[in-house]
Amino acid sequence: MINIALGFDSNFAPFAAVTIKSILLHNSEINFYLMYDNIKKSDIEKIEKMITECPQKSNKVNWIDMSGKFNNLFTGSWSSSAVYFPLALPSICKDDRILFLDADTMVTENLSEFYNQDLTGYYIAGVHDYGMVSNINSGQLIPVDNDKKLSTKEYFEKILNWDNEEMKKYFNSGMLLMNLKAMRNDNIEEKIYTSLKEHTFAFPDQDCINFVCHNKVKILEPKYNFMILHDDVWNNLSENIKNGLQKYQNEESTPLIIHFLKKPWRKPAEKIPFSKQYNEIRKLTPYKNYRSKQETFQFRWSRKGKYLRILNKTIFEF
Ligand SMILES: [Mn+2]
Repeated sequence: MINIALGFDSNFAPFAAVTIKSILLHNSEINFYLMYDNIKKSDIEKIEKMITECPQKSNKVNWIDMSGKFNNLFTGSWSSSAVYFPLALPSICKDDRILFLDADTMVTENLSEFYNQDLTGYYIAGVHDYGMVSNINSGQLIPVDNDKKLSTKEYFEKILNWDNEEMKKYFNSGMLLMNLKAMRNDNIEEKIYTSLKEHTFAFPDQDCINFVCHNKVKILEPKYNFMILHDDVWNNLSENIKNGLQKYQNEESTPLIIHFLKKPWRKPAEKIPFSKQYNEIRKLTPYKNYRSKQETFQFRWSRKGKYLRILNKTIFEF
């Protein structure tokens, strides 16, 4: 059995369904932990049916109601508290390990070998957050408090107390292979909640895990959380990092897990690597007729882009 967790609400259900379908296409005997908040009964029914309609594959679903769980911990303008759900996995899943995936990811192959890799001595296996790691030397400012800004390097030094070597390990929390047993043994879940109360993190959901698990992180190759970055982040990457990522853009070395920071359903899809494959899988989900706001109508007239799109057709673009 492979345990896989996702967290989402009704707004994200159509995209979580793509992640789940992509897993189902290449795997069997998956035990899903679907953590939800603000979800419609019809979404639960649709997704449950999609997972269990192939009984010989022996997939299972556990629906975990997370309503209100993270409401008091944080104030702020988060679109959804679902970003915090993975923090609770050590107490939700009693097994030894679980794979957490953001609901904006796509799996392209069988996960068994990756899932069963050695995690001795580690709490988590994850992939660098290239954008942040690249910014260590670029002086890029990040907002910390309402009006306070720090460079990425200063942020790592002052808020996370890391030295130069430590900050190079900063990982992205959209894909986490978690050693739940080790995390439970060392009360990591509690330590993470405490860290959220005691620190003002810039990206709380990701920084708290980095802060607490930092010295026991297995850093993996980019193909296990291949992030499709926004253009400005990609352009700011150091040449070194860019070159390391380039090889995954072509067909021969498709990443195992693709993570769309740039969303195929929000941006002009034809410009996003792997969006064609993504949209093919989308057609296999119960949400095949669903269109996001941006896919229905998109107009932009600014320095960054000038275009009009209606029902996914480009009417004009300069
Ligand atoms: Mn994500």
